Amino acid sequence: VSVGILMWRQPPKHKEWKGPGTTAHFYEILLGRCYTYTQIVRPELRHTDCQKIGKAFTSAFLSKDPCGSTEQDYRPLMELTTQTVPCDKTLFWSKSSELAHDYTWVQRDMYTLEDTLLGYMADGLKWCGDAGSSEMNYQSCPHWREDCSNNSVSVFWNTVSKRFAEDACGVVHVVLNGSISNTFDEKSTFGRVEVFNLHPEKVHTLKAWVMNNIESVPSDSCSSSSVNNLKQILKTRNITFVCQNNYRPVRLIQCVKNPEHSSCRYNL
Ligand code: N1C
Repeated sequence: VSVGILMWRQPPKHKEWKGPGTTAHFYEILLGRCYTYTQIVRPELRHTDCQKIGKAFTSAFLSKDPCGSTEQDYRPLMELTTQTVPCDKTLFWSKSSELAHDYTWVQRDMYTLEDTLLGYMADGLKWCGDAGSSEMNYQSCPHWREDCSNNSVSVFWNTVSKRFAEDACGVVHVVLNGSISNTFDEKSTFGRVEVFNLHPEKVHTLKAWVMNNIESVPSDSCSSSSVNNLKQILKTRNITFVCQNNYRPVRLIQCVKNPEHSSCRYNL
């Protein structure tokens, strides 16, 4: 009769969610990336206090309900990490993360959010805490759709994306994916947050580069209805819209991975 007790499962330590849990070794990765970025990638930032930034980051979500995350939670972190991107050098992207980052890796003077400290630190990671514990939840975190949209990760990206857009000046660029139906998606971070947080007094033009996947049939994506929607939104915001299909320098990046494709060969 007493053997049954051995079979009882431990009660869960944290609340259980539908999404994957905090990335293993989250804090170490965060700190390591902070040091890599400030000591090696941008040595002009070598006096940055990464310990302080790491603590401000985790304080934003530990011991809190991961479905009740707010911009204010990330305020202390934001105040520790002001970084200026030169005018004309901001690159936004939507559904084109890999291509945009491959491009800035080569075109070193252009910056995506992941080429700034906070974006670099958080890129690809998952994190959440729990109201009833001071530890991270490595078992599960809220799923954006199935649990809550104001989860600790989504609120972070909304907050940093907003500031990234507010800080932009001159001509800004965006890489859009012309191989999907919603080339401009009003519900994406770019469409929801960044477009509406550009300051028209500082940003006079937005240039969209609509890129088709090499393997897909060329389409005239700049004239699609979703891109036209972006054009209309910018018009009401007094920002000039310019659009280019398959902007050649970015197409050449795609061609490095697919050199034999007909669109990458010289047409003699
Ligand atoms: O929703 P999206 O694209 O339009 O977001 C991209 C847009 C970029 O211009 C960035 O400045 O918003 C910013 N951004 C990130 O930099 C970022 N890195 C990682 C927004 N989201 C980011 N992530 C994660 O990818 C995050 O979890 C978010 O939900 C996705 C968005 O990718 P998307 O739909 O392709």
